[in-house]
Amino acid sequence: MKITKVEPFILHVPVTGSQIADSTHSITHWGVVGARIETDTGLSGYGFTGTHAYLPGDQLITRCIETCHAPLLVGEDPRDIQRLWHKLARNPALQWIGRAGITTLSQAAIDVALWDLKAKADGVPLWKLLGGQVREKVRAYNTDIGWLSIGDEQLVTGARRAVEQGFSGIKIKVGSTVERDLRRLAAVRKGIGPDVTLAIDGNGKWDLATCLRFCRGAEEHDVYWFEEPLWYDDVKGHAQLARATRIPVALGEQLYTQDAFAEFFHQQAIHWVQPDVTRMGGLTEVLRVCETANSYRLPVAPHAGDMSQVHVHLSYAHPACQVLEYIPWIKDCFTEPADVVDGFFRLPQVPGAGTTPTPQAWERFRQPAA
Ligand code: 0YR
Ligand code: MG
Repeated sequence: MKITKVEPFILHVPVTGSQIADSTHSITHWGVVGARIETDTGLSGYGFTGTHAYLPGDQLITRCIETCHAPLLVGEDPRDIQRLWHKLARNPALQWIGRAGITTLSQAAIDVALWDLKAKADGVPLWKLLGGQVREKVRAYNTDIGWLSIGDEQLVTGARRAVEQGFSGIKIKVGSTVERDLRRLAAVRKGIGPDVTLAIDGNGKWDLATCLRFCRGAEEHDVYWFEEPLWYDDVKGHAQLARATRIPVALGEQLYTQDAFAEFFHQQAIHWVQPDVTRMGGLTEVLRVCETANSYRLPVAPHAGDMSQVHVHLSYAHPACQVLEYIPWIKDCFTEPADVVDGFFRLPQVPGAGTTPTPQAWERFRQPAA
């Protein structure tokens, strides 16, 4: 089996309710930016990274795929995933200009496309290729009801509706003002009762003093985790916060390498591990982080940069994965959507990684790539 062509693509898909915001970003679309890898067998693999759908930025990614990665792939056996990962990651030409960033995001798309191809070639869903089903069901938590742009009343109504639909976990955004966010947290906890897990996500906005003040008021509301309380790379700050509060610290969606995670493990600055195949140079690197998390006996909750299309396979197959984020923006663009039924992700059945777009999505959402 040989790679004959690597074709980049960009899809821009609208978010729920035309616009959402967290503490640092406000967006109208999710970017599905990736590659179709064609082979001499007629099989194609699809992989993508996730973006905020800024077209000039997305075109830097597709350009990197097309001009930097693709020439190293054509003629290769796509099933040599580990070898090809190192070939791309250790490409001296790219290593000099980008050990993290656009080069990593584009490598993520390639790596996932290779896993998709390998699973399709074997005729199995990816979770089977990863070693088989280790848990009966993957629990979903709903983030789409908790945006900072949602008003206080609507926030509580939406949270309750999610619980009625079967979700046993939700996450709400924080990072506006301590007073407003504590008020919203208390109202949501009151609205959903004590039995639903309630996580919060700061998206790296606050400093340590603000986080400490917030946590003092938040602890009584049984917070499942505080995600990205501080700036993404601040190991020391997260370690200090983790020591100072009873609320578990979650992070990882902005980390590019296993080495970045290693520092957080080593400094006891992390309780919930949140790697993302769309940021970390693909599933290959995320698997390394999952193995390390497991060795520290820390739970993994993959971040949904792929909107859980790929992570659902990982979560069914890896023992460290405990719970998975649900945001429904792009799922219907794929031949097998990452659907949630009664609060749990359905076990994928279709061969591949869940990354094959439907012709309709291709038609409706495609943007010019590079
Ligand atoms: C919107 N999930 C997240 C979105 C989301 C972000 O900026 O990208 O909120 O990825 O933090 O946990
Ligand atoms: Mg987050």
